[in-house]
Amino acid sequence: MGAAQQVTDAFEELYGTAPDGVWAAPGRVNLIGEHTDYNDGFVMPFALPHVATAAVARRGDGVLRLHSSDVEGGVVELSLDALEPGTDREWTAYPAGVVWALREAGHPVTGADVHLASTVPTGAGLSSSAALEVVIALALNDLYELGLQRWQLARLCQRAENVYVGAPTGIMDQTASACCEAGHALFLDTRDLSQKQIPFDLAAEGMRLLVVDTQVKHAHSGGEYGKRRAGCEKGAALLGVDALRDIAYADLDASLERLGDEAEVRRLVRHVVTEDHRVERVVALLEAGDTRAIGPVLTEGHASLRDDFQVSCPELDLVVEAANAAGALGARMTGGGFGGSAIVLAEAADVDTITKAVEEAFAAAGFTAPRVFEAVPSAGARRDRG
Ligand code: GAF
Repeated sequence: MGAAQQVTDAFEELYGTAPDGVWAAPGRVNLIGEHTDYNDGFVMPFALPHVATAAVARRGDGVLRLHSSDVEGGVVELSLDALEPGTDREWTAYPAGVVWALREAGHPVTGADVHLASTVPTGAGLSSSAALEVVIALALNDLYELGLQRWQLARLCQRAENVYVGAPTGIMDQTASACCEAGHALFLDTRDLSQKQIPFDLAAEGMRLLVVDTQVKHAHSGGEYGKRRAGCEKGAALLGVDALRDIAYADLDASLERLGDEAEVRRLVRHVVTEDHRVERVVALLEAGDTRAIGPVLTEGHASLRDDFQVSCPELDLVVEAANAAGALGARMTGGGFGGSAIVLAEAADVDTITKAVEEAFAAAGFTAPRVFEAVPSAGARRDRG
């Protein structure tokens, strides 16, 4: 049975009526452009085939009922008037936060019954929370005929995450879930949200992209992500620019010199400015049809995240080291870091050797076995039924 039928059946069982429709929104992998999105910079994610699926029906009485087949417990019932940022520490904060953000922006949402099921691994740096947010935003946009565009939905979901959930994240994950297209990576300018879909069909060129979930769980509401963000903002202020995006790559050395003995800020600035430059290099290489040449740029990005931005961990470093030693074209951590997943670009013929090498390296280091799967650039959020 397909996911749409499953959530429809579960919805009917829970609520005693049919849903008005079924929607799906994917998790993402970020190919390159890490910790640049809250610096007005460039990112390049693509959507995973893993999705959050939601069966949803409108209500007119100011009540939001939420249920997930992935979480123990029954239906959670909330009053829309009582939704209050910072009060919910459970998974329900993501969908409830979206309803809160829509209403705060003046959209006439009067309630909903929701049943959710997700195949996006949680805590793996693959944007399971953005998928939850975007699937609800898209469903309510359709059901309440709000007429919002995808990028506007992404902004509202980011607001839900920043204010309602309390995680100071950028706009990448929500935009990826809302706007990606199958067979493409999304080149996104996070300053004005202008987008370009870049064809990214590795299979056609005899390559594969592996996701290695280290199983080290991470969270962005913890302090480290916020500290990096604050450090970047300090760097921009010291350099007299609105955001680190405004530091040209050619001016990097001079800018670092101006930061004097602010050693930590210097490292953060160097990562962000070189990372924006790496995104532009990857776009240029892909547009020139030189896909294999992006491998070393990915690995360079990992070194920068490990040494300058300091958001990697021993497990992520080991994936990159073992995969590259076994013949990968390149590898890097993906997402916010402090655990989560790495990506590995490889020739199709080398996938088994590389997977085995990574698994053996993890076993030798005494780490929990990683979960390895192939990532195919997939469709963004959509209505599946109804
Ligand atoms: C997390 C955040 F949610 C994104 O906004 C982004 O900053 C990313 O970490 C790092 O690139 O996924």
